[in-house]
Amino acid sequence: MRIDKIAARTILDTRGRPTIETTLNARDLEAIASVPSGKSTGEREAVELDAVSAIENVTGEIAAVLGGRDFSSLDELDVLLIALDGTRDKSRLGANAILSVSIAAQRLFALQENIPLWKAVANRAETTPSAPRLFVNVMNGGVHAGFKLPFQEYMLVVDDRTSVALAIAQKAFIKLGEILGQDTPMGDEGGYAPTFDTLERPFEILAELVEEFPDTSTAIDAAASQLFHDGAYKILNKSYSSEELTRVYENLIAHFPIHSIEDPFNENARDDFVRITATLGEKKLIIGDDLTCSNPKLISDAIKNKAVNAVIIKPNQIGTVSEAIESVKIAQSAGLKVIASHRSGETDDTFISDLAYGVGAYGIKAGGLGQKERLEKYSRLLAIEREAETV
Ligand code: 2PG
Ligand code: MG
Repeated sequence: MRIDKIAARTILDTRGRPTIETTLNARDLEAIASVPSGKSTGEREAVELDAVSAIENVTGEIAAVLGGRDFSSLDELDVLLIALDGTRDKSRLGANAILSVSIAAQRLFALQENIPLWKAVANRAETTPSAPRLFVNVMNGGVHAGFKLPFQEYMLVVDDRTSVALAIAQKAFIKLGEILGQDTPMGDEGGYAPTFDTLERPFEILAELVEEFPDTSTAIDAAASQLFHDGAYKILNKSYSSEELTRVYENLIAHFPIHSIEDPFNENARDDFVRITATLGEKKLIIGDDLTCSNPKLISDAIKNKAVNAVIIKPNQIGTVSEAIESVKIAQSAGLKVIASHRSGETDDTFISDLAYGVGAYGIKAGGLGQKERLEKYSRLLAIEREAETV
């Protein structure tokens, strides 16, 4: 495939912040990709540049090297992008600049082969596609909602085929709106952002939803790196050591239908991850996000240490589609569950839906049902469900 034209421009994400959208042309084919942005970012994520610099890098240096060149695979293109950047964390050209090109190129390859994007991902990854469970964000807290609730995300997990799961999630979301009341604000991820003065209250409400709606359970992203200050975790004006926080989780799990905990400890507390996975990991998912940063090396370390039994995969944490797929493969071959994920500042790009389906991910985190950019991801999953019947 020869890339004839490369263009990039600024668009605004869900927080109204500028981000990059890149368009690639190859003969009569055109593919567009845009890149989201995190707020509770891991220290070891690939580096995002401001949109203006990222666009300059795509239309300048990257276009000069890629333009008019023939590529036989996405791997070849991604390897070139990684080498061109030349840094360990993609800080020179920007992970956002590089990923926008990588995703658009993956779309071009799929168009060229005349197959759906998820199928191209599955072929590349040598995976069996299947519908992911929906991890639907229903309540926002932490840095995504001014810490009105201590944990960053409270999710309803729905385990059914997408169209059925989405209908259940939608009813539950409306029901939750009625419970919380009309004036409840929304958080960054398109879920409700209520204020409660006890740690348990959101879990009591979620338990009511689980009771009422079939095939559901609950999940949290504690995003504990954001709670960790001066050697302790600060939750609702109280301070917890990692042992005390472990008791908190054990207590919540004993009383409420909690299916998984993402980032239960701060990103440098590997030993605490190892301990909680040893004690709770038989029955619950302990998910790494800031700890593993979608990075093949960090995921391999976490596997070696038995620090988690599941990982979040966010393509912009690592910066190319090929590396994101490599991370998925490493995790899946060690028996870890993979959950593909959006970012808190999103665009209407739906690549993560195709990624989740294509690699047969265990789940997808795509946000609440109250924001267009999140709904696009769910709508894409619905479209994939239909496409899969005909391919
Ligand atoms: C997370 C994400 C997305 P952010 O921590 O999992 O839900 O948040 O994009 O702000 O890192
Ligand atoms: Mg997270």
